[in-house]
Amino acid sequence: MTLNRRNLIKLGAAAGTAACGVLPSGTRAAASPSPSSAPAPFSVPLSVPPLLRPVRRTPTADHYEVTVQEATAEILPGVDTPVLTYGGSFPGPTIRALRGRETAIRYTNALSLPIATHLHGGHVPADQDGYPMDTIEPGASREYRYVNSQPAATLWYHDHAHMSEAESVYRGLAGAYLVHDPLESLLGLPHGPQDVTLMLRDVRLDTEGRLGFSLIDEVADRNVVLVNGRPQPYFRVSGRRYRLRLMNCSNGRHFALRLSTGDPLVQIASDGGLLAAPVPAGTVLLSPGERAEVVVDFAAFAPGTAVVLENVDEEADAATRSVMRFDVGARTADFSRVPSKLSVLPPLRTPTVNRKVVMDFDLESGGVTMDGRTFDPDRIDQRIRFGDTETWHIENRDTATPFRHNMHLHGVHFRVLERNGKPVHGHETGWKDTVAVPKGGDVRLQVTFDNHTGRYLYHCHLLEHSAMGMMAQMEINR
Ligand SMILES: [Cu+2]
Repeated sequence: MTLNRRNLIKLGAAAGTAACGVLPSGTRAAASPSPSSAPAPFSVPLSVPPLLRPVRRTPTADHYEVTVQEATAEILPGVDTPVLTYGGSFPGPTIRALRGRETAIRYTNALSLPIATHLHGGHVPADQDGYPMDTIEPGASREYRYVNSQPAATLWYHDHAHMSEAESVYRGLAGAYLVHDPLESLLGLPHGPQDVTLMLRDVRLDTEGRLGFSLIDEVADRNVVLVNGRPQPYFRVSGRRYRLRLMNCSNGRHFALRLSTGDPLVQIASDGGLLAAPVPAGTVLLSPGERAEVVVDFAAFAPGTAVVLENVDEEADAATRSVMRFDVGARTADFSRVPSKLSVLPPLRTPTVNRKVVMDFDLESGGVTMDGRTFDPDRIDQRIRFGDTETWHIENRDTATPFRHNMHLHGVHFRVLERNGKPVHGHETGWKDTVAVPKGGDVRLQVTFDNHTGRYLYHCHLLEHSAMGMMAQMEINR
């Protein structure tokens, strides 16, 4: 059987019926990709998501309250687009946490569907992880508590309710969660207004400016690229260093990011925190869910220079190649720096367990699978002993479909040993929680399960795939 788009639609519909149309206006019929509705690139300013303010501070914890609610967002100038929000903001407000200080967030669900909030990259106990069946029902509230005992890092929080996570995240349920460490400030990296979170994603807008969504949307269908909710914005920067927290918050789009001038992006951090040392890169590849922090010194450009952040990934086209533009202003006094040593990564250990995980597409059921099966909350797929160091060999055998896959482990960070038999570079040498597993390729990673015991997920972070069952669970016991 040859797979074409028609077959995939059929197969996708069979696998994803329960998840399709859980929300209003999620129909494909209304869809009519209209790039004409998007403004010309670089015609709207970048906006920065608001910082969430605690409602209460105690000596050991910051307490927040968030209502998860419908709202509208001005994605296109002058058009109110219905979205789902954390507290009315699209994307969600940024939460700043301090290492060693607890964060407690009470979510009230004012939507008509269940939600669960996952802290992506958080080392949190299993009952705080936003397990897909551990939902907050409409009208209900619950509190998540995060201990923030991990290194400073760019994390994000997003919906993870069973089978509706793809559509809920797509419609807006995602925000940045930044763990800071007082020690980090000693490094002298750019901070304050020069520390900028950039949440990258794509959307499909219909002729009325509503978000179109289907589990079988193709990357090309979602042809409007957003940064912090604005289409291909411009950003006025001073001639000085900036720390850019690049986050791929797309459901399915990959970003291969570079500067139009050819100047390097100096990578300083990966999913789980600072790299050992800065690594200049021409291109930074981020699959869905991955983050990388880079420093760009805009003092290297003459005032008036326009520097475009481009996506040169194979799936980017003329409409989506430009992500945003930096408009360089006057040179400014700059006391920031990028030190030659950023952190100490522990040496790799000797693993005691080798595991293999196969990602594939099942022609019979039409589902994306993990080890030949789709997600079953009543089944434990891997049993792990607390404290063990393991090698995971992840193979992408899916060559029948046009899908790419990646792998996200909950509750831990890992180190990538190799991809397709070769060592990895740049941000992939640091702590990772999500890694690209290319078509027909494989990844080996090393992970030590010494954060928490309990049941955690591992899944493809192309969220249409996880919603369709490309997800499994591990149980960590002493
Ligand atoms: Cu996938």
